[in-house]
Amino acid sequence: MLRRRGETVAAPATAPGRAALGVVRISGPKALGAIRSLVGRTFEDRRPALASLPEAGRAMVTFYRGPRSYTGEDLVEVALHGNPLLEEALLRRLGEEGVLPALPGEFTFRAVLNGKMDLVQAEGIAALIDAQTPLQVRRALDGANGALSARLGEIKEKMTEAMACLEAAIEFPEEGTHGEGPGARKAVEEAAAAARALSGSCLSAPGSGIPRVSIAGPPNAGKSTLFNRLAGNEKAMVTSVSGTTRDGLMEEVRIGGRAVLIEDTAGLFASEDPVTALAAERAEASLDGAERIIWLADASRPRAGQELERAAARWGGRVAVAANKADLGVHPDWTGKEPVFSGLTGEGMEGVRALLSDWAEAEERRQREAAFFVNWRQEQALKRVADHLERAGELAGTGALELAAQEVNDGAAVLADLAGEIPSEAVLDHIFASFCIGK
Ligand SMILES: Nc1nc2c(ncn2[C@@H]2O[C@H](COP(=O)(O)OP(=O)(O)OP(=O)(O)O)[C@@H](O)[C@H]2O)c(=O)[nH]1
Ligand SMILES: [Mg+2]
Repeated sequence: MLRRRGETVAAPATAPGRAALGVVRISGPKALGAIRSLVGRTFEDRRPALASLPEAGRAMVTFYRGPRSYTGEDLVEVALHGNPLLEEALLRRLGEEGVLPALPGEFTFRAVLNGKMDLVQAEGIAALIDAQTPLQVRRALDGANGALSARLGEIKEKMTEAMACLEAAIEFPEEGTHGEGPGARKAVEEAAAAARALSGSCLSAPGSGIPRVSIAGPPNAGKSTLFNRLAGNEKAMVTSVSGTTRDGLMEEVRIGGRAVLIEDTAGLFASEDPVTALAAERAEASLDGAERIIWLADASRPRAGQELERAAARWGGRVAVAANKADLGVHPDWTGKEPVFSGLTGEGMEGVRALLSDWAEAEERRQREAAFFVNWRQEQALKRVADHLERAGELAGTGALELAAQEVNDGAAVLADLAGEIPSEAVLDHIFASFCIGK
């Protein structure tokens, strides 16, 4: 959809709203001609100059001659007074010159097509714009400035080395004494380990890095009440009727200075009517993707018979139990090992908050310690690369060198796809769908 080469496109590059400046970007072969015909003068490469625009006032115009520009094409940046109406007036006049509105991500897309950056860097730029913490900014910068691409390049180099050894060993089997077989195996194993390690540095919610904590439990456990209390509003409906929540809600809250995404979910493990059964099914699927789960039990009742084992069996170490409705009395089974609280009165809430805060801190530590930030797409690709290479290592060990070479080749194709060397249309659409207009 973004493939419309040869067209000249324009869009505001700054956020909509009133500000000191509003920047409009124009990219493509007609960029300079269009602005020239609007203001009646031309501009030199990389020499900002003041110009008076019809209906849009004075502006600073900078021309970047391709390929030395963000997109790799002729590019003009017009810094206007920051009012969306002025940007609109300029864009309308540009339209009369044959300039088309840019689609979201189109400038960066063109930069990738023109070899100014690879796909991993483009994703780094998207992550940079979405970053919400200084740490996320640092990680996104690794992607945007090419450090992550360089790491992928090292993996690729190891694979090339392995390939050379394998080919030599296949070609001249009688000279196997030179150690090509073991050499290939070593290179393959190193590349596999590097790909596997990098795939493990995927952060939680794709692109966000903020841990999601789902509030779960049986119907009427008080999930929505707790959600509202943590969110500080009344967005979730609370009633004494079991099965009130159907579609879950999410809200970003700050606990101890850290961002946490909390989720209210439908009650689980009870399915009288088809709608609540479907809601429960969806809630379960959502819990599968959550970093952490708070399972609400009833403090006034014994531990047994509250589905705690079932939840633990399904979600393992990601689940922590908290006992709600402490205002109705606390059964002796609840010894205070888990938070005991009341969503209704707020007593004991500090225990729940401490739990969330510990989780957020652990997540932050994990992010800090991760060597790189990889997103979900990159993680999936790296895992596939590692799978191919691990198989190649095993095959090389058994002497099946040709099969091993095939596996290395397959891994190399996945890696090339990851960096966008031979990107498929579907991959491109997916990546650039998340960009904003003007980027
Ligand atoms: N006494 C007491 N009642 C509570 C507490 N928390 C929730 N309730 C009550 O329990 C009922 C259910 O609360 P909700 O928050 O809607 O529970 P839920 O788990 O979201 O329920 P569903 O969405 O229907 O699964 C309501 O009548 C609440 O007022 C609590 O701490 N103490
Ligand atoms: Mg509810």
